[in-house]
Amino acid sequence: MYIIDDGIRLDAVLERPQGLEGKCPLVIIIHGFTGHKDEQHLLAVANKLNGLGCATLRVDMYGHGKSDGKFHDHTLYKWLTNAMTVIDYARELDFVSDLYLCGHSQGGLTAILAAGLKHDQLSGVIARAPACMIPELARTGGLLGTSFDPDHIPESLTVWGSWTLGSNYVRAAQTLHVEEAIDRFDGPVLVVQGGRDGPDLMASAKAAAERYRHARLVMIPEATHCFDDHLEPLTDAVGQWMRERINGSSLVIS
Ligand code: FER
Repeated sequence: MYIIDDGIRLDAVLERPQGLEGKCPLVIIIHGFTGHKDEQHLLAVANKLNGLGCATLRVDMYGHGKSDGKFHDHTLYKWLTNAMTVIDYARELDFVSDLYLCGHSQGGLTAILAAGLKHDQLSGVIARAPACMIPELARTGGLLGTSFDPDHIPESLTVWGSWTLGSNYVRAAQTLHVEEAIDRFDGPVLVVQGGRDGPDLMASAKAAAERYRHARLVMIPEATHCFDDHLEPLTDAVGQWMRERINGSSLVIS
């Protein structure tokens, strides 16, 4: 199905827990840069949450997966309006009790920024390997191993061999301030980070978890960026945290 954001079709999959009557929490799941909603680690998290009685909504963001828009033209502004639109869509669903945002890497950054914008409409945030350093790297001229003059942004940047980003990606990213967004969200946060991920991502996850007022950081020492081959510690961490949220609320799971 599609969720329409100002004429842009966002391909999405909504899954409700089986055998559950009445309302339940819903977790919006956002993939990373160059990613899509059907990646193995996203499916693993969604399955875990469905098993706990939560609905999930996995969404392809602008210029990614089966959604409209070109990769070259995507910016974090577009992803943020996508996220706000998806939250508004989810709030209208009559079976939803509480709403959570869960994102991986650039999707984790998006979740953190969107939680700053929609702080009163979200019950919690799950950030997996959040790439909170992107705005600062855009300001200093060093995204994804590239090197450019941040005051004279090139028309395009080719990253990871074959992915070409327009300069608007960098221009938008330069204006974003993660700390401000973090300070606007008071709710519970789970940060899950692989210990074999890049050092900038490790530092980013730790800094975000430290700055939030109510955050838990779970380090999975053996896991890489996408938690490949270590899906169980990832889903255990997410499952444990979500169980605590559910038990702490007045929800009854049948
Ligand atoms: C960067 C580091 C990480 C970056 C993007 C990422 C655009 C995102 C990774 C992901 O979402 O998996 O410098 O620049």
